[in-house]
Amino acid sequence: MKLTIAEFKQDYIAQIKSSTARQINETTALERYTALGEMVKEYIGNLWANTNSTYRTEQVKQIYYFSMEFLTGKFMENNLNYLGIYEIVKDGLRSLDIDIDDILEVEVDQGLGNGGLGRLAAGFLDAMSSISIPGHGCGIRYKNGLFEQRIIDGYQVEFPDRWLVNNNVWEYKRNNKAVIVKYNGHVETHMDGERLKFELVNYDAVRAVPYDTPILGFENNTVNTLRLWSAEEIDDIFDFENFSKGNYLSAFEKKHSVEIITQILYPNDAYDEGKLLRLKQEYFFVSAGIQSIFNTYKKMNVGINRFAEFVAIHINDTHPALAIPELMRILLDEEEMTWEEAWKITTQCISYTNHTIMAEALEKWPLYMLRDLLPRITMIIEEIERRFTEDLINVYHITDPNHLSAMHIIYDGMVRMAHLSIIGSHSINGVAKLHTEILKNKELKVFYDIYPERFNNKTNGIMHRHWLLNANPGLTKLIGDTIGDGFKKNPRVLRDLLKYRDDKSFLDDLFEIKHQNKENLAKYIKDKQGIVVDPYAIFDMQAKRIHEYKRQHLNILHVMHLYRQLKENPNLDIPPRVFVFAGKSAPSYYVAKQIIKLINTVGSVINNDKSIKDKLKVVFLPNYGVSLASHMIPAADVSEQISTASKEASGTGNMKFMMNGAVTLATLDGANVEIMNEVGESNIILFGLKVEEVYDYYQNGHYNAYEIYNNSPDLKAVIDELVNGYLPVPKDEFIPIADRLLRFNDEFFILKDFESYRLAQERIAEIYRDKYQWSKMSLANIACSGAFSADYTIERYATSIWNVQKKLLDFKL
Ligand code: 26Y
Repeated sequence: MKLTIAEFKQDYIAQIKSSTARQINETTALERYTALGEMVKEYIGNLWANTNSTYRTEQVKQIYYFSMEFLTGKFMENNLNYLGIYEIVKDGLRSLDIDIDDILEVEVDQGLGNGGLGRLAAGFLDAMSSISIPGHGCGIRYKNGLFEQRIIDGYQVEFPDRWLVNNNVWEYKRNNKAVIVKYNGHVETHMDGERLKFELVNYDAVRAVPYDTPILGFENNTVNTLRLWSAEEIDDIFDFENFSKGNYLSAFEKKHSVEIITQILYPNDAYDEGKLLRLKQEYFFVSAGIQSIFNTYKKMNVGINRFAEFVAIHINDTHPALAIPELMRILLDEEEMTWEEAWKITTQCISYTNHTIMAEALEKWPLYMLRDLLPRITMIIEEIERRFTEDLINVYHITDPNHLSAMHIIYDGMVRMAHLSIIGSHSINGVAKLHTEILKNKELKVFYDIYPERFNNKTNGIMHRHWLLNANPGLTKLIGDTIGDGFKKNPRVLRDLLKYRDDKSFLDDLFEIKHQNKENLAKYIKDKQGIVVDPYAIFDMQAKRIHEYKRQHLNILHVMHLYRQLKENPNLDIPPRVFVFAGKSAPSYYVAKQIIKLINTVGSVINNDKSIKDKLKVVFLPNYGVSLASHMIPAADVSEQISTASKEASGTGNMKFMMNGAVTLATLDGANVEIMNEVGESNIILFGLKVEEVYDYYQNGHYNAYEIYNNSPDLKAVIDELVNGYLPVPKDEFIPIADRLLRFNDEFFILKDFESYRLAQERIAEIYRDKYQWSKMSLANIACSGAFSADYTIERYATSIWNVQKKLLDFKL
């Protein structure tokens, strides 16, 4: 947009006065931030209104991306960049004696997600807007985001994330768009002429109120909507009669029991959280979202039978799978369609992404629970199941009872949401090539056999503008000065950087930028953790949720091994190294929390040992989230992507690190395989078991962790240190970890992969000695990272799943 510094200053001073009733020099950073937010919101508001009215009047197909999680992080810097006014605002503020960074600091992360799946959803919204796809998000406005992690005495301790205390300047509450969601009750049937009608009676009603956040596209006038639902008591009043009688607490009971639905985000990312409240949440936003899609659709007046031409609904994993029976319910009970018509529309509208093959993360609900909470929805699921089984027998000629039971939706008293999602949609995609192959040939093979045309791959992508423009301005400037700014809209252009592979002065610049980022992070680590790290050391990072399959303990066991080597020979000639860890554990995941304690314990021993001459440091940075990632990733030399092959569906952190010039230390898992294909084998460090080998071990049962332990003195020594009193903790502290590795035979092959990991780390140390060789690898990673932009991923969803056209908007602000 067009804005001069003078116009900005005038607007801003007026805004400060009207929103704070104070002189600018008397205001706090928060007031300055809020005032700027209000202003930016007004700029965006014009574009938003224009986008919506164009979509409506020109009757364009809309995409609705349903997700239980949206990890959007902060908005201000991005919105300023996307409007093209960041520099103007920065300069305008400076002339008012205000540092823009102090304002940006104040914003809190909108952390409504656990990890990869939630961040992916946020990135997809950004990409849909930025490549002009009419696509919106639908989710839950949790009052508390993912818990705040603090480390106390080496342990993770959880604190509530009250992100709304200072209000959220970006959202609009839309009372007039509220809808009712119905739970419990029972279904009554009666004949209405020829038609059997179903009616839910004696239900509990909850008001779902939407809060809309504008999602701005990059310099293209498009503003789509993220609609998050909040639960309110139907009249939003407490029981006044009860209150007047002096029953103060019980007067608020009903209100609380309703509001609790949107109070918390379940802090779990790999174990099925089978709780009634979670089920209520899932139905809550799905029902509200679908009702509101109908309300919008009806305004177009094109007839309900054309619904699938204008609406696509995407479900991000199975958490919103109740969209299938909910859509059926509305089409059958309210729109009075036949089952066949309704089913056709439903399957044409719905598409589903699978993000995991881990059995324990596949959602299942007890049938009795579902029936109690959602009687009509359960009837519909049972009818879907009945017809599906009929098809299996009559159309696909499957009669073997074992084969049939592998495919049922309802089995053993449980409702399998993945099966419902596959049966009720026209597209099922995995999130990396390898993952999709595993789905087709292993985990979901029975479904692939009957519906091969439904399965497809859509490799994940990241918000490249965030991870470069916002997170790494130094690198962004160097790239822009070297190859121009085309990469902002078309990140594949980054490949032009490959021309500078042998240009020493360019490699020097690249090294210098990385070094500056490392200096900045070193300062951050000193300020926050009191640990001094050498910015000339190799910065080796593992930042992601803590989980045994992601194998942070493989990393820390290797650090323990390096430390032993240095203790034996303090003059050992190795480049200094800093191992940085960050990530949250699910609060109920005991072993993962012990891994955090182990990292911190090892860190406290190593960081305080003068004898090793600062050659090794271990840092655990608390409270990993979008903001911390944005500080860390630009400073990384090595990106640890070391999951047990087959377990990580894709990974997206791997892409962010790569884009910022880190070299990946990887197993051939998830999208690491595609990263290798982009950069070439000489620019990635590989190690470890391959998927087939992992599956072989699982199948033939020949893996023996004890055997490896007994035959590898180096490895045995560090595992023994977990339990022999060497570490400054009670002797039994780390027994659970040691037990998982030995007594329970090391499900994730830490022992098996240790030697190969150790050798890979040796290679890294060797290569790093040669600054130019290292910087060349780093350059290759940056140059080849463009392929992993979410813009391209969304392009592929749009053409091959959603069948939606771009809508370019021409509008002058
Ligand atoms: C059922 C419930 C407890 C549950 C809640 C959240 C189950 C799973 C999740 C979240 C899973 C998740 O974040 N998966 C990650 O998705 C990323 C985006 O596709 C992948 O890159 C990553 O490999 C995968 O672990």
